[in-house]
Amino acid sequence: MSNTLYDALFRPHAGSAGTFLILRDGREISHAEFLATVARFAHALRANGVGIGDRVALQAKKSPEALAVYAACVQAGAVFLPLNTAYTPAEVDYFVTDSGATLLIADGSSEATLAPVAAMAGAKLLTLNGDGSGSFAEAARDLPDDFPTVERGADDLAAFLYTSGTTGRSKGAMLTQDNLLSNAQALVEAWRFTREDVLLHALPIFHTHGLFVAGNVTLLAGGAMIFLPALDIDDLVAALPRATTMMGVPTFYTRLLADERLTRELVSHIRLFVSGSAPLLAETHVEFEGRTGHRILERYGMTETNMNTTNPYDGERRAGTVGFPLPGVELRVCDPETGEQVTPGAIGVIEVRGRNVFKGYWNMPEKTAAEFRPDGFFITGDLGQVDADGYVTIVGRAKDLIIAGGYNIYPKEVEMLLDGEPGVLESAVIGVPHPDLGEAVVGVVTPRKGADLDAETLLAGIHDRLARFKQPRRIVIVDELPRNTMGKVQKNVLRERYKGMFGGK
Ligand code: MCA
Ligand code: AMP
Repeated sequence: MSNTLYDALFRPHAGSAGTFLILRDGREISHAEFLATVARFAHALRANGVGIGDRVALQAKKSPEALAVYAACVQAGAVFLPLNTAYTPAEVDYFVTDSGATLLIADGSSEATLAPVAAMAGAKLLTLNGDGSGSFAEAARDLPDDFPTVERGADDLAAFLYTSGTTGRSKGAMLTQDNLLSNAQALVEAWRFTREDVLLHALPIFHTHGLFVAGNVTLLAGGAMIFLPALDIDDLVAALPRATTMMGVPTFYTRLLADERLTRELVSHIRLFVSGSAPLLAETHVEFEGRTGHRILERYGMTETNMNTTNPYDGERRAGTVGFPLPGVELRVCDPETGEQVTPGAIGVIEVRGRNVFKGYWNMPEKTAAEFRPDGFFITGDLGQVDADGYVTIVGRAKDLIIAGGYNIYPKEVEMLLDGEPGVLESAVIGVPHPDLGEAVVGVVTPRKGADLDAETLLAGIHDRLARFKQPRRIVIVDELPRNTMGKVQKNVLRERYKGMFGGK
């Protein structure tokens, strides 16, 4: 039976005793062992009523087993829906309900709070803990370690990844097998991944970066990953001498630079450092090269499109740019209003087309249509320009989006909650430069007449409904918000006013 993604990423490693995962405690898991778990999990999905095309939501700590759930979904023909572990039950409720997931697998510690959520959504709830235990693992334990792979084609769905929107309502980006595979193929080639590679993996595995960019690339190349639970600088320092490559968001690099153990010698075994998900400051790029001799390779992508551009492996990796479109990706820069292509070198909104671009937003045909041009180009909402040498630079965002430590926060979602708090007239949520996270969330709030607001009460009010990383780090209470002549809140004025708040650049 053919299954496009399984056949490329997993099947080639059947029976391989080669190491796939190296864990923090030194334990190693071979490709064959991993695939045996995957097969048992695929049986367990089937036994728990997951049919072909059904959605399986996973909110679990990073572990080999959590990664195996992704692979099991591919093998069983289900659609994998990974969820940030920081999401509150209220947020999980939305994703499970909206996607119509038939199964929710969650950490045991959330079982009690998520049970009513799953029940309301009509999903079954099973558990998977960070140590690989839990009712899902238990259900799989005695099942066969081979599974008849379900037939799936290039255009069939492999994953739903929810991304927030400017309207404040999250959208399920539908990614096909070919979206994922074509991008992994392009990246393996562009970044010269081979089975000799050992990738230092300290990213979460519920987003494109850690799951598809890091995971699929390693699987396609047949290499190994040092699979760390999270970013811990001591762990990175311990693992770097064994790794050949590392992928991270810019915070990985600024934190490494802040540690005096980062030396040329420490990273002498590394052949490639990759950064993405948020802008890498040119000065971080320069400083990192000065300390280590390595020019970080910056690339640019989106949940909806996978990776679009990359700096070259061999050519000049230009600080402050995201390089060239990947083979198979068409990129153009257009006037956001008219949709016309801008003159070469001018700034406009970046649009992309290719096998990497998703199929649309789940159950949102109008939203999908609004974000594509009639000729099939996807409007990214990122503002950029292409220089005479073809390097793409991201200069800003046409969409109202904050990226903190590589996580996206759509201000609208936070504003809607703040606006609903007692005594609040209105709010504007902005991103302010932050030395560690790149940007930090700040809420600027105005009180209703006579109301006595304080930041702590406001934060407490929204605490249970919003993931911690989306919550404002600081709330400022002001009499009124600056507006232009059309009455629109001038967030640029607020960003300018508060830019020094955290001492960021
Ligand atoms: C944690 N906290 C955060 C963030 N992470 N606050 C704002 N932004 C964040 N990114 C908060 C926690 O809630 C907690 O708050 C406090 O910071 C410390 O938590 P801890 O877990 O210790 O955080 P950390 O270890 O310092 O984590 C920072 C991090 C992490 C390493 C930068 O956020 C991370 O791994 N980010 C990677 C995100 C990523 O993979 N993005 C890819 C998206 P309190 O103490 O108050 O409770 S995919 C994508 O963007 C596209 C496709 C692409 O191009 O890749
Ligand atoms: P997400 O919706 O989580 O997939 O985030 C995608 C967004 O992250 C893009 O639309 C960009 O705004 C931003 N992004 C990703 N990589 C880069 C990068 N290298 N430089 C600047 N922004 C980036």
